[in-house]
Amino acid sequence: MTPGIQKVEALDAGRFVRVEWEDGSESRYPCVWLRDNCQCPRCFLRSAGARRLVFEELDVDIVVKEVALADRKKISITWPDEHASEYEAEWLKKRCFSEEARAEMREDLFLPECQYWGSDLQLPKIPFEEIMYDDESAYKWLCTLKKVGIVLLTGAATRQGELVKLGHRIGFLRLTFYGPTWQVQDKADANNVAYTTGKLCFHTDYPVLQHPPGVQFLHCIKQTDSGGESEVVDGFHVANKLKKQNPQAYQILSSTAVDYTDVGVDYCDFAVQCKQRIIDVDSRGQAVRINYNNATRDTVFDIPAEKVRPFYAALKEFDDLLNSTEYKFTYKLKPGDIVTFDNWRVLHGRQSYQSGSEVARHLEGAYADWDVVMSRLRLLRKRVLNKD
Ligand code: OGA
Ligand code: NM2
Ligand code: ZN
Ligand code: ZN
Repeated sequence: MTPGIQKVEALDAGRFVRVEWEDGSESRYPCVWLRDNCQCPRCFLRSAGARRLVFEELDVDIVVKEVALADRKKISITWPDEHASEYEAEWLKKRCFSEEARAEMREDLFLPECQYWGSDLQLPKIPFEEIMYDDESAYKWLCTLKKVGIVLLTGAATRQGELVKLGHRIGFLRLTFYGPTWQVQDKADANNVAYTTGKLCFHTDYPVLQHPPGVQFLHCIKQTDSGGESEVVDGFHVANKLKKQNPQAYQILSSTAVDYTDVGVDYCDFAVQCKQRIIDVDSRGQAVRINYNNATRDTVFDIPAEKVRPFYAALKEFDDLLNSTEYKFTYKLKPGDIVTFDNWRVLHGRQSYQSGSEVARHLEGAYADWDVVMSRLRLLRKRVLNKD
């Protein structure tokens, strides 16, 4: 429950409004922000939950003319041009500018909590049926996917089309040049190394796209007896280790733009090129996305010649860590399994398998964007916990 408002006053010649809460805490709101976020029908379109006020109309030096406590649940402000605004206690409390309140809001909106793992991973498993029909299970699935980076859905039908259903469950899938969903199997004249029986070393999918797919689904329809095991590794965990162990290698991988290329025909013809840093970092140097697929790394390498060998040496350090038994987790998909994972964080690979005249192994794959997945997660949470 939001505490009531004890007292409200203007500070700093009307540039701030100070709210004193009944629980003894206080919040300070800059006036320009209050005016910008007036909730009246002229300034805010309730049906869209969006601002109508145009920025040109906003005076960034605005001060309040009058501020009053309407009741313990609401404050009212009169502006110099007589425009009147009202703000509810609950609305204000959530938007408090204190470090703690902002951290709480940030956690609520983005669920940044990250559980790192290594070879000790307890692969989270949920029946496919459950997440399809039960909101609480679906919510748990997506929370775990965000926090751990990987969840295995079990017991799906062993035919194509299950991922389209999963796409409808979250909203929609991400279309790429390989189609709305794609078939991982041994193909003649394969347009991708994934469509052979060869070993796939640790990679993230599609770093050749400017905005690589955030989430990947692989549905096992048919599995071979001879090989084809899956491997996964927590890229963020390993990136942290590399940063500690070899800061220079980390610096190189998080700053060098690597060329990627993908040219061919599938859903339509394509000639894709992109530059990506193998370890993408935020302003604090924390890894936020791994962009690494050795197969599509271009032969073109647009860096000065003297920087090439140091780059390879840095990549070797990272690749060695990814492959060390301490960090990688090996498992084998069974028909009916759908592995769902964070393609920005978890690198995946597979062992080679025997080729034959018949298709020995068949996975159907699909991508989703994190925006779509997080949107569904927030809506499920609201429904499950009945809060907003
Ligand atoms: C892929 C891939 C894994 C597998 O198609 O990109 O990583 O087990 N496949 O075949
Ligand atoms: N497939 C599996 O980056 C890549 O080429 C990943 C994509 C072919 C859709 C493979
Ligand atoms: Zn208004
Ligand atoms: Zn892949």
